[in-house]
Amino acid sequence: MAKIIGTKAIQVFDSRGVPTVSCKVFLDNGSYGIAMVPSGASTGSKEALELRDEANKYHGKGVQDAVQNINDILGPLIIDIDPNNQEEIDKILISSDGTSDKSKYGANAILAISLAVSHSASIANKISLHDHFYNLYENIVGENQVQSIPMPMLNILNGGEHANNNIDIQEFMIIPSGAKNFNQAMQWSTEIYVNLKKIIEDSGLSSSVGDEGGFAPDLKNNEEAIKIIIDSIIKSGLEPGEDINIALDCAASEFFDGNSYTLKGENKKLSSSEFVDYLDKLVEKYPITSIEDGMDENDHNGWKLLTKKIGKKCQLVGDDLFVTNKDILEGGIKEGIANAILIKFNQVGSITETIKTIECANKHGYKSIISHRSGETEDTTIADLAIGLGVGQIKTGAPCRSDRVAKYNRLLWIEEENSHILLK
Ligand code: 2PG
Ligand code: MG
Repeated sequence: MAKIIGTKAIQVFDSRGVPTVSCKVFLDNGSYGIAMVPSGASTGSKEALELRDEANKYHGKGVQDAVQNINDILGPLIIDIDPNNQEEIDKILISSDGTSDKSKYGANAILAISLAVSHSASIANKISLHDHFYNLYENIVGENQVQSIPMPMLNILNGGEHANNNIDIQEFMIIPSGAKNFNQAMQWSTEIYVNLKKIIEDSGLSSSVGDEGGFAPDLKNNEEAIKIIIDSIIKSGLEPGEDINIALDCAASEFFDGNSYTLKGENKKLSSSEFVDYLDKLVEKYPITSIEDGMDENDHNGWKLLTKKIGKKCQLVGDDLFVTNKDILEGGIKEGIANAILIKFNQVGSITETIKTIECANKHGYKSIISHRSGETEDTTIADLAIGLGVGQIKTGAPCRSDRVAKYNRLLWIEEENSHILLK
């Protein structure tokens, strides 16, 4: 049995050049686990708190206080504990903070230790991180999941808060649903990505990319974005709706003002029910099989309308709506809104709570999608989490920018080395 003998945190940087927390957990056998915390731009209002320093340095975004909270307060609390006791460790961290949103020590501090503990346990047990997460789900929930390679959702065209263009919908993703394995899924997706670049450049538009590596051209409207993606699928010799489906993340809270959904790009101000009709028309016309945050996080009536109208033919994903929080998800399940949840561990702030939220979704027939944040690092924990928990779907940006590609590359290696783990 291994024991934790110490922790050490430092400030590192995410893909936007913004400070974030990295933590190492050292074991008595000489090994250590290391992790880095991601950070969002279009955040849900009920997310756990990311602690930022008050000082002016780094535009007010330093995380030295969170780092110090690990080094001085949280780290010493878990000395001598077996890193396999993730649930016990997370409980100690969460109760020492004592707030409902982890605002005393910071969700970024607590999550950094929580993740590094998982890494150190997998190293102590001499097993892969995905096998460790598989075991952890069983320990915490008491049931098994079949490990699987998740179907990727690649965000190849960026708008909203993630890009400096006139597109209102934040993410336009391709899902290589017809691929026989992950390798083929990535072959198709990268061919489409390169063809999309050519199509954009041939129309005289800019092929510079947004925060998640997708292109960010100025286009006439949202539909135009879908059309050029369809063109790039066809140009790649693939069939839209057969080989490749499309997913959207509207991140609708970003353009809802409490009354209407304002689509700047197309000069429209729509009521909830008009916006539901707008999305319904897109689903009818194009092979869109998943829509995330189609409505604002507080517009539950809109969510009810959307779920009633589209819920049978389309996956409806709650991101800002559920913020990876089990209690909030349970409320949504009771209301019958959405039918899937986006899982981002920094929205809730620990591995144990993340697993419990996924269990809740599983129990109620809601699908889970493991997700990156728009501010990422080279940390690939989410790839292993998606496999170990067999959730079946991952979204981690375009096949561009190493902070995104690192996750896809990790999945390629796992597929190569584990012939029993299949694409879901
Ligand atoms: C989202 C995410 C990730 P952010 O809205 O789903 O794509 O963006 O991390 O900015 O919240
Ligand atoms: Mg989202």
